[in-house]
Amino acid sequence: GTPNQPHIAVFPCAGIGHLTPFLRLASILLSQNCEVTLITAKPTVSLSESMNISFFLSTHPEVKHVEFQVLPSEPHNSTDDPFFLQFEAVRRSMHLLLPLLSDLSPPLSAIFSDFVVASAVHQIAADLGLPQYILITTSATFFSLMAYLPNMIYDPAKFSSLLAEVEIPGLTPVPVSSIPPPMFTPNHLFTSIILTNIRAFQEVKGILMNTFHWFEPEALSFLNNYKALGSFPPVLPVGPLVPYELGGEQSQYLEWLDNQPTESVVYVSFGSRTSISKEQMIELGDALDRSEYRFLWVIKGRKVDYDDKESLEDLVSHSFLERTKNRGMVVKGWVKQQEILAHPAIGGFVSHCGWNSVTEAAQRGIPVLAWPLHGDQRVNADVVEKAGFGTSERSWGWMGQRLVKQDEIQRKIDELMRDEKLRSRAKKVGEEGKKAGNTGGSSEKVIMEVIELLKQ
Ligand code: BUP
Repeated sequence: GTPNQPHIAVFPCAGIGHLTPFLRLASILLSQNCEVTLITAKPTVSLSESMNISFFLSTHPEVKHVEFQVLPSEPHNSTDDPFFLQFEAVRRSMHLLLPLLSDLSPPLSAIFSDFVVASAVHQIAADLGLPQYILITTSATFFSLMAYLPNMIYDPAKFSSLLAEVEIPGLTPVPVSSIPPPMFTPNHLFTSIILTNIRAFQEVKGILMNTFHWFEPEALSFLNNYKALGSFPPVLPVGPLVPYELGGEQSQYLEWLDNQPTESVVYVSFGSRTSISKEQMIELGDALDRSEYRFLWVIKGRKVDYDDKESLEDLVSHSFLERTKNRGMVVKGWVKQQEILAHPAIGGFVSHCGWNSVTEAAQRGIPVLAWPLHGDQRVNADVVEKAGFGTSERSWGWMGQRLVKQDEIQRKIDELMRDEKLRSRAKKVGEEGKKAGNTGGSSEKVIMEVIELLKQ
């Protein structure tokens, strides 16, 4: 490395939705001549994480990799989310990481860690005498809700699933139907992870966010003005983080897209951690079948891809595939979502609204039909609607809450593909997103300032 350049350890915890923005940020840091060490826990929860880690390391050979073995999970309920259990396992194994970081050469200048282990990483950062930054992998809007949670969680007059909305001074009231139900239970794993880590925030140097000013102005100014927790560190919007993972070999679905007219195809994907019921899949398939639009539908059978052994034909009927073969393509397994969203044939995105998917659609100016499943996704969907480049149907609730019928889905898909206002607004969002990330743009400036600060 160049003398004087900072050496930054990036530490995503678990899940592809967490890993992706860290790798993107790492790639940007490398392009600015920083040294980068990637910290990952092993074993990974999902195959897609291992795959993406290997791919990143092979395309960025200058990166050091520190892999540390996590202690086995404590006994738990079989219903606990495997990714949340990994957050806990990583937290409990943190002392095993410390010795692996203390003798890196050149010595580290900072640790950029995941929110979900912020508090435990704070301990080792302090032991090593290093500044800690957090990279938030969700929207600024959902993060605002997390930041304010300790102020209201024990007060049913302010925070209860029986209210219509939750009032947070400085923010548009949040509909209770947007808040993930586990958040109302303080000792639910999801909520206790938030509460544990939000406390670490007084001490960190800065909070990096995968968003940009134009996109979430209200939440960013809320966070910037936020005093209720005492000293709150600077909020640093560095998004939308651009993908490093473009290129590589052609795939069958990309070749298929090459033969479709401009903006004619609906892309349907609910992210990496989905398992849609068989009944819901049939309704969705019938909706795609009846709608006049072309489609590229990515199917996942299981929540954790290591368990995903079924073939495509186990999940959708042969007759469906036959009927739609001239108009649609169904893929099972990992796809290059970046390449898909960048393809001119894509005209709309039916998405669960994982935050990475939202920022990717935003960068590409693709209109979104939001169908959230859990966690931050409903709030993220609200961000999409507020920015004007997406639509959703609140009466559908969280996916799985009720069976949404084919005619309802078809109606929304037609609306997504036909609405010219939505399409032109999406293009505007795309332009603003590119502006933020370009040289001299708001987000690029913030990254450069952080790097400058870390040079000794
Ligand atoms: Br699935 C899948 N290919 O096949 P989100 C995902 N991705 O490139 P998450 C692929 O992974 P939660 C695939 O482009 C995005 O960058 C996708 O992150 C990429 O949702 C990332 O969208 C997925 O934040 O669920 O992680 O699936 O919101 O629960 O974290």
